[in-house]
Amino acid sequence: MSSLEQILMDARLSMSKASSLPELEQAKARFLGKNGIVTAQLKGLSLLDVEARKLAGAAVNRCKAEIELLVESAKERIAEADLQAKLAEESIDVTLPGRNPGMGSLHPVSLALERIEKLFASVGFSVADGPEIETDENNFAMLNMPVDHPARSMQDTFYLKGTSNVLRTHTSPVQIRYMQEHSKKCGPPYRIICPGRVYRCDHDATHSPMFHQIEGLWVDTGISLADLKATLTQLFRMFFERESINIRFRPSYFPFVEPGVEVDMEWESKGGKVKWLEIGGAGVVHPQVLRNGGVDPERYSGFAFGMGLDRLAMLKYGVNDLRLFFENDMRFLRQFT
Ligand code: FA5
Repeated sequence: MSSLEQILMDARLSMSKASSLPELEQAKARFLGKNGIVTAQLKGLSLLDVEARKLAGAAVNRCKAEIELLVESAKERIAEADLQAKLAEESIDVTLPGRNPGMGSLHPVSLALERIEKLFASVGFSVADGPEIETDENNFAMLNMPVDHPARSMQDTFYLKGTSNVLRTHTSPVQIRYMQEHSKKCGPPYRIICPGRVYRCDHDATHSPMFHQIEGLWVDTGISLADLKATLTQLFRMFFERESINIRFRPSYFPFVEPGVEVDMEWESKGGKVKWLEIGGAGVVHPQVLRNGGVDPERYSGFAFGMGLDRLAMLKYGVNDLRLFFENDMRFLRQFT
C-alpha cells in the first residue's frame, strides 16, 4: 500500500471518530495544517525531478481533495448530531399534565359591568351596541351639536385623519343609532343600556384617554325626570348593596337633553358632613334628538343618562386611581375574584 493510501485510510478513521467540531478541527490540522502530513508530502515534491513531481503532485492533490471532502461530510454529520441533541433536550412532552398558572378572574370593570347589566335587565332594559369609530354626525350633529357648536369642545376629541369619523367621545351616539333603527320597525317604548369604550384626550388619576361609559335610554309616553331619579336611585342601591344611598341632581348643560343634570351620589358622611361624588350626566331627551331618532316628541318623552363605568367600579371596589385598571398588574387584578 502506498504511503498516500495509508494517509487516506488514517484520515477516514480520524474524521469518522471526531464527535465535535473542535475534535474535527484538530484532526483536519493533523493532515492539512501547516505541519500536517499531507502538507509535508507537498513540500517533499520539490525534491523530485520534473516528470516524477507531476505524477506525485497530482496524486498528493487528489489525496488532499479527498481529505477535504471527508472533513466536510464529518462537519455535516456533527452539525446534524448537535441539532438532534438540542431538539431532544428542548422537546416538550405534550402528554404531561399542564402547570397550574393560578385561577384567573374577571377584570373589576367587567365585574362591575356584569353586575349593572344584570340589574338593568331585571327591570326590563336590554343591551344595545354601537361602533367605537363613529361618524361626526352621530357623535355630535345628531345630538344637537352641529359643526362649530361650542359644546363640542367640552370633550377633547380624537379625530381620524382624512375622514369625517371620530373615536366616539361618549356612548350617547348609540341612542341615535338605536332609535333610528327601531323607529322604522316598531317605535317606542325603548328601554336600553349601552356599555362600551369611549375615548378622549385626557389623562390623570381620575381621567383616562380610553374609559368606559354606560348609556341608558328610556323613551315612552309620560317619562319624566322623576322616573330617571327613581330608576337611578333604585339601581345604585342594588349595585352598591347599600339601602342608604341617595342621589342628587345638579343642573348642568348637555345639548342633547333639556333639562340636563349632573348626577352625584352620596358616598359617605363624616361628622354630619355629606360627601357627594359625581358619576355621570343625565336629563330629559331633547325633542330635536327624539326627532333625529325618528320619534315624535309630541307623543313620547324620555330620559337618558351616561355614567362613567370605571368611576362606578372605583367606588364599588375602593380603588383610588383609575390608571390601576389599565396597567394589567396581576397583583392588583388577582384581588378581584
Ligand atoms: C357625557 O359623556 C354625556 N354623554 C353623558 C350624558 C348622557 C348626559 C345622556 C346626558 C344624557 P360627561 O362628559 O360628563 O358626559 O361624562 C360622563 C361621565 O363619564 C363622567 O361623569 C365621568 O364619570 C366619566 N368620564 C368622563 N371623562 C372621563 C375620563 N377621561 N376618564 C374616566 N371617566 C370619565
